[in-house]
Amino acid sequence: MASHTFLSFSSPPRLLVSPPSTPRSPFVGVSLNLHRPQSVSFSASKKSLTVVSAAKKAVAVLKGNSDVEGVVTLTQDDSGPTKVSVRITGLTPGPHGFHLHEFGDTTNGCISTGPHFNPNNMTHGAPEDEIRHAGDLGNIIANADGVAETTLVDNQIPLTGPNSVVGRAFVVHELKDDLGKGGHELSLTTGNAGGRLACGVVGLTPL
Ligand SMILES: [Cu+2]
Ligand SMILES: [Zn+2]
Repeated sequence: MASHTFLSFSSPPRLLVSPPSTPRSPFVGVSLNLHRPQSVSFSASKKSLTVVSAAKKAVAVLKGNSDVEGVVTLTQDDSGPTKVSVRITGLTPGPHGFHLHEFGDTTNGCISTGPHFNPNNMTHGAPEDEIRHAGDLGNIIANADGVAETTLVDNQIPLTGPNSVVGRAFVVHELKDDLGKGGHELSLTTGNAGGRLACGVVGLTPL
């Protein structure tokens, strides 16, 4: 079937163990091959294996009408999960709803980013729920200094394909996201997470 087989050497499990402060994976060198795809055949495999190498990296710089600001970096190897490294400052200590919203539009501030990214028409939930918006990333927790620093790994926010989040926007909220379970009229749409403190559009960046 396929005349070319692009082999990649990604190893998704390492994404789960990378400490948030690792500036660069020691394995990143394998992506050198991505720029010169090789044709490889697998005699042991009955099915034709076609894997298009697509390691991607993206970044969002969050700003708003407050002192809250931050940077979110996303990396994804092929069709594996997306690793999201978050550092946001200027928050009140405690949990703050953190989502990917549908539009990368900040014309009228963070309100223009629209609702939670929801390509599968679900109701709002927790990142670990089966029923959730793709953009539901739960809460990030700010420490006593107002800094939230964390690394998330999620399967529903790819950097390629029809549900790519490139061009959409991260939003950090005033309040805790109740993850759909608060019983408030907004629980099943927004998690009742309150105002939008800062937001930033996801754009591609060099690997
Ligand atoms: Cu939100
Ligand atoms: Zn949601």
